[in-house]
Amino acid sequence: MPERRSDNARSGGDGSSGSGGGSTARSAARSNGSNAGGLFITFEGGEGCGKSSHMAWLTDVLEDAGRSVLAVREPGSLPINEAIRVILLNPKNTEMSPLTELLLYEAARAQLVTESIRPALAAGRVVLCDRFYDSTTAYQGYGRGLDTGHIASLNLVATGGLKPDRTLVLDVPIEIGLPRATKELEPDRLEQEDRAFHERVHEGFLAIAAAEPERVRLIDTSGEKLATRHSIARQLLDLLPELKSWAEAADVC
Ligand code: ATM
Repeated sequence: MPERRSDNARSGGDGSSGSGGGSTARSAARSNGSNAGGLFITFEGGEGCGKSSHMAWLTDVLEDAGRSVLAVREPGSLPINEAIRVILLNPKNTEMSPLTELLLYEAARAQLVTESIRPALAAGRVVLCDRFYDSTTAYQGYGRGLDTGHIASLNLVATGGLKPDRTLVLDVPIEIGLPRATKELEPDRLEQEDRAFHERVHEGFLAIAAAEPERVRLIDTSGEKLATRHSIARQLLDLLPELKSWAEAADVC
């Protein structure tokens, strides 16, 4: 049994887990993805869609199946990026321009890709990332109205061309997700935006899913948590055959 991941995407560490070289070689051999032997899966969606909890569940299932998993979040997961996150989400930073916001997200992305994601993929690990460049297209493009062509160019610069093998957009109606996200904590700078902003972001995610159906899969999260997990497992089975035993145990195949 591999070592249980004790930290996670929220911790400011790199979310590392799993065993050493032997497991790395096995993981690389079993990967179906195109990312240097590793597998890169991103979770996307509007506020309160449950990304973090579903990512934590998937991490546990994969680790139990012997995979080495790196779970990270954007912006965050590294000291530099957690500092950028504080600036971006501070509700007091009302004067931040949309372009500054965009560049800060891209700056954090460049650091995470170089310092964490690429090395993990090269080692044959499964990388799970809570948000990636599709969030920039949805929030700064559709939400803020910045030019999506410019955003695509900046995404390319920040990632060096790295693309997720699969992206799961967890879909939740705004009237359910937004109150869920702001129930316990003071709304952050983006959550404070009006309903029209969040509607445009939602539209953005739907457009992204429609434009790249092979990479991007829409997951309906309006049902029970278990039903959402079933959908996630189904959308990843081709890349992660390890999920078959979970799916069989949960009677979804
Ligand atoms: P989470 O709350 O999912 O950790 O994401 C942080 C915020 O950053 C989220 N909005 N709120 N609140 C979405 C936003 N975001 C962007 O606007 N653009 C980006 O490129 C990324 C990665 C996140």
